[in-house]
Amino acid sequence: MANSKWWQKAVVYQVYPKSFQDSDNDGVGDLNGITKRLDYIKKLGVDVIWLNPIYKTSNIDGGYDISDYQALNPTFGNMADFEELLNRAHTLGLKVMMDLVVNHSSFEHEWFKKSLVKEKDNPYRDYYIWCDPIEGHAPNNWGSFFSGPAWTYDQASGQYYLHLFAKEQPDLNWDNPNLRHSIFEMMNWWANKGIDGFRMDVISLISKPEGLSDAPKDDNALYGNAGDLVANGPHVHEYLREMNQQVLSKYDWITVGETAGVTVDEALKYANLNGSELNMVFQFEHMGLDGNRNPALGKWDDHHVSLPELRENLVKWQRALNKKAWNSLYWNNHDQPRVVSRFGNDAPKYRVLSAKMLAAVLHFMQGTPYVYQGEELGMTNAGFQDLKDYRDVESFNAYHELVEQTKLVDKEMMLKYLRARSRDNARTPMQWNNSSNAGFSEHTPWIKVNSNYKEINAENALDDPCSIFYFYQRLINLRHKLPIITEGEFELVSGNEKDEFVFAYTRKLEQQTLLVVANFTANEVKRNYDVPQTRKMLIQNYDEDKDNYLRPYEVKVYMY
Ligand code: TEU
Repeated sequence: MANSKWWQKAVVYQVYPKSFQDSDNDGVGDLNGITKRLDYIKKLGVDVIWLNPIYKTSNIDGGYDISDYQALNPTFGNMADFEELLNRAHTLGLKVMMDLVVNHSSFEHEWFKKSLVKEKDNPYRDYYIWCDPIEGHAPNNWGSFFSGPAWTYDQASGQYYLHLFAKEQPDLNWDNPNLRHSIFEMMNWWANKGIDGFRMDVISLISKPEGLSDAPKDDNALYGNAGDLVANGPHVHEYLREMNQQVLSKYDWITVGETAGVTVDEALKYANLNGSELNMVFQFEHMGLDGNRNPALGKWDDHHVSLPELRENLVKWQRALNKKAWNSLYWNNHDQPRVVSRFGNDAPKYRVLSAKMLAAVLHFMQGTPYVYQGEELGMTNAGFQDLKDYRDVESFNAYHELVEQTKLVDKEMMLKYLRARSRDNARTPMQWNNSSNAGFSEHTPWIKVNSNYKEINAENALDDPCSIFYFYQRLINLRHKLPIITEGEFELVSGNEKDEFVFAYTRKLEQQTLLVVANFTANEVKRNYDVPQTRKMLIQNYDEDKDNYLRPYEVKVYMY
């Protein structure tokens, strides 16, 4: 570990371009808006920016339906705008990671349009997954991750095509070497533009199981749940090693696989330290703990996870990847509700305290931390009361299926679930200041601004030395300064396994120890961790140390 790689010491800031900053006042964020705000991102101290998809798109799924991998979404800007953003970021010492969405394309992609023609010698037919009907029905019972069936029938050719997400997102056929070659070529083309890496969308799903057999189906559900069947398929590691040889190994990049359905054993392969596949993966287990109680409802729930469950999972990943692979650390992204509302407490009294507590717990673990835009301000869930305020295809489809089709959930309950879990919770505009539309745009934004923007915004945070923003800045500076945060051995404090209030862990490097103690509740609790008198307080979220007491959402980090 003594020679850690640059991306092991780095912190990544995620920008959702549609909601970050609108520079041309059309209500949608854009590249020039991001360029304008690079100084803000730099001030936070991060090393890398990850941009959600900015490519030409049919705009069904927030840009995750790409119709041309080598052209940009005109609403965001043109190639010159991108080059300006990249240059300016590089001048500031910030790297730029792009999103790679190659499990599927848009139905409007040239490849799919050509694929529609069913002729024996049409090379593009086989770029996608086409199957004959079985007894007049879809080839199997798979449901899409966005509700409804995972197969759509094409009248003209008499076959079905597979789409694990929306029907406008047909899955690409990675078993076809020509398709793989086209993708690697496209990645090298972006490399020549000077980008610094890729976040790879649902890369764990690219190799489909042979035989495409039915998936387990809950009695109340309309379709089979294909999740576990399609994740980590038979050739996924082979295809990633090929990608590594043909593209990744040529550049000093940061790469992170978004790996739905990844297990620890699979992560040891994807993110192995030999570097034959990817640098790291996003695992989802800690994001699934507060849902999936009812298989027919999947993620739709409003239940709170307990600290023992959450800790057990985080600790499992810290231990399992130690010295063998590399973790990514995240609480938030554009698909998840806001962490302060989810695992913390967004009531005015506790919002700042709990946001800082969660930040410290995450940033002192081993791995590369990711900060999602607005997390550094303690932005909260959207709180929409009305279905018409939502924009996300996943939310609409789920509402339609669960409230109208299967009637498994009533309307009010579903609105409650959406308030707790909808992806739109993370997609409301970035809150810059207290002017109209939170300084995001002078035009009505594409999605409503959170009504708390007058209080929670970047301008207020930058004016307040005790803000969540400066707390994140300090965490990031500490990581850059102290090798123990990157390299130290992770250990749970003994006896902490069952504690329902406090999470306590150490990091150790040579003679040095870091002790992180965090109260996840609004109760004051007494704990004695036997910290030597020679200790130093590295960071805390209350003004002074009350020794053996932990006040509501208190976090303290000692070094000795
Ligand atoms: O998300 C993949 C994924 O696993 C999602 O189904 C996730 O579980 C869900 O959004 C949580 O509710 C990626 C992207 O991050 C997401 O924005 C895209 O919609 C999806 O792939 C399809 O490209």
